[in-house]
Amino acid sequence: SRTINVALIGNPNSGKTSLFNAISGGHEHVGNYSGVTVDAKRGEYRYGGYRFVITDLPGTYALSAYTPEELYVRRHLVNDTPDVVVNAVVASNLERNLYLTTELIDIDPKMVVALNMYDELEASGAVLDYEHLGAMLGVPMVPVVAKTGRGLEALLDTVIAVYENRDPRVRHIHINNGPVVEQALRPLYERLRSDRDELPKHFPPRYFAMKLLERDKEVEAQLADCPHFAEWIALRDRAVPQVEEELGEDVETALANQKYGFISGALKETFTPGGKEQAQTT
Ligand code: GDP
Ligand code: MG
Ligand code: K
Repeated sequence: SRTINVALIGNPNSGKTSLFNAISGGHEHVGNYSGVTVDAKRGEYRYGGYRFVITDLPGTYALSAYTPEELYVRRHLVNDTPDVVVNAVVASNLERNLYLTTELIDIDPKMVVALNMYDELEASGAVLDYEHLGAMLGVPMVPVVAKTGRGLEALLDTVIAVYENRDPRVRHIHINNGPVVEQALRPLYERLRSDRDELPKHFPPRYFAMKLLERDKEVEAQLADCPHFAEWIALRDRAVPQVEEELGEDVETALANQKYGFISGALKETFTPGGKEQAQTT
């Protein structure tokens, strides 16, 4: 049968391994693979006419290249090109967990958000309009409780629909970086768009423009052999001082702050905190 390669990505303790076990546990062999300093597991499950090959990736808060985990997850996205990313988030801690989601949105893989530990969100008395939140992010969101298996069929059905390009909730959004960064970014972004045949196919030109602006060494190495690389770097070196002078902070900080602002705005419209103490604060 047809195969869907699924990458499980999320913060540490977001329930990735619980999800992994709930989906694939006991059904097929599970073994470590290629992890030297970090641990990733791969398992299989048949459902809905598909063979799911699921990779449980190390937990990470971001996709910069600062920790072995971040680097590992990023390289998995680049080299293994999963068909669908399942982003596990803690439903009761979205303010922090959605940061990684916004970084994934920049890369624009086929993606589903698993709103895990939904039982805890409900127990806290909080209310989340996840359809509205998903619409704002352009990513389908499915409430799940990995511990009990609740919502897993809906999650897999959504993975299939997204894989088959027939989930109407999927939309590629650009998170606005604010006027100063957007203006500085434009010449590089336009240039990368016209040189897009030189770029790796799976990631959008805007992602590369933002990463070059951030002086991301991993992406620089990834693009170094492109025929027009030197010109891109020249454009970047013209843009960066503009941003840093006007904002008084480095580009990376500026981009991160815009993402947090976007998340905070989206949650104001969709999330009502509960009055009760939360059982867990992951
Ligand atoms: P990982 O670090 O992302 O692989 O997270 P784990 O799967 O190890 O889960 C972290 C903790 O959250 C464990 O103690 C799990 O038992 C717990 N957990 C996972 N899923 C759920 C859930 O849906 N509801 C609740 N209440 N706890 C969960
Ligand atoms: Mg784990
Ligand atoms: K999307």
